[in-house]
Amino acid sequence: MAILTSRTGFSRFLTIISVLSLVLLHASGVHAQEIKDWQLGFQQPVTPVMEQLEGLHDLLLVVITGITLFVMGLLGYTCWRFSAKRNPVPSKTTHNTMIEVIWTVIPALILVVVAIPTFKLLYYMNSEPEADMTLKVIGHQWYWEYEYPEHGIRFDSYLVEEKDLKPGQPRLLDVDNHIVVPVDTTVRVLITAADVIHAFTMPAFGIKTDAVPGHLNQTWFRAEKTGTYRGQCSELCGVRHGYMPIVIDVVGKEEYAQWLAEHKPAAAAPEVAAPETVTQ
Ligand SMILES: [Cu+2]
Repeated sequence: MAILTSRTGFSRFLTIISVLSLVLLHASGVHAQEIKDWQLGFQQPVTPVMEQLEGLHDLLLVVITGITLFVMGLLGYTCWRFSAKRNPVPSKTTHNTMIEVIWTVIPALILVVVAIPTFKLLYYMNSEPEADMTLKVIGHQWYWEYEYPEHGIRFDSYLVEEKDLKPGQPRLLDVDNHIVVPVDTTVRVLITAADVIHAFTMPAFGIKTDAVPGHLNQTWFRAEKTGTYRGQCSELCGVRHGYMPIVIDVVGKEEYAQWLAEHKPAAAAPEVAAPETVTQ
């Protein structure tokens, strides 16, 4: 029972270690926006979904670190305290009801603590908030096609090859035509593919949705910070799978209106009046 009495100090130690590991992870440039060597952790979250995903990740990290350190400490203590030298006559105890209840109930409670925020977030991610605009994404071997159905805009987006890179353009992560969306706007994203399965992934937005031929998937995001955000196709889709990045420019609403005006196709010719149907 010495184990149980020394628990208070030990659990305080666990908490300190878990918090320290999180602080170190964050201090190591986990939130750096620009691309650098040896980056660690997530990109800076830009949407409420990604903020919550990161929070859940941190919570799980604390839980996992705590469990790992506790089990390691227990193992170490057992090896030391109950070695043949210190404990020449081992106890023949086979059951202890109290300790069995404890080691069943505590893990169950930990699972509940993990499950509640997980399900809340899953439902939030899969909710369909009222969208302000729609973006359609079509995966191709090996480029992305984008449509703004409300505005009749459609374009393809190809990788900028290494030989064509301009200063400031990251290798393998820039495209000729960026997606442009306004800040603080709920965007419904409809995702499909024309040939094989691709996956539309934008880490800073907390989005990863498969693009499946003949099937329309839906997700959403609400970007709350302007900037240029980069993602990649995340489903092995052929030899140039690694060469179809995704770039989203989140811009101010006025800048977006200007972009729309520049990219809107010329007004379609007025529809020819349908001939009158012959009535009998
Ligand atoms: Cu792909």
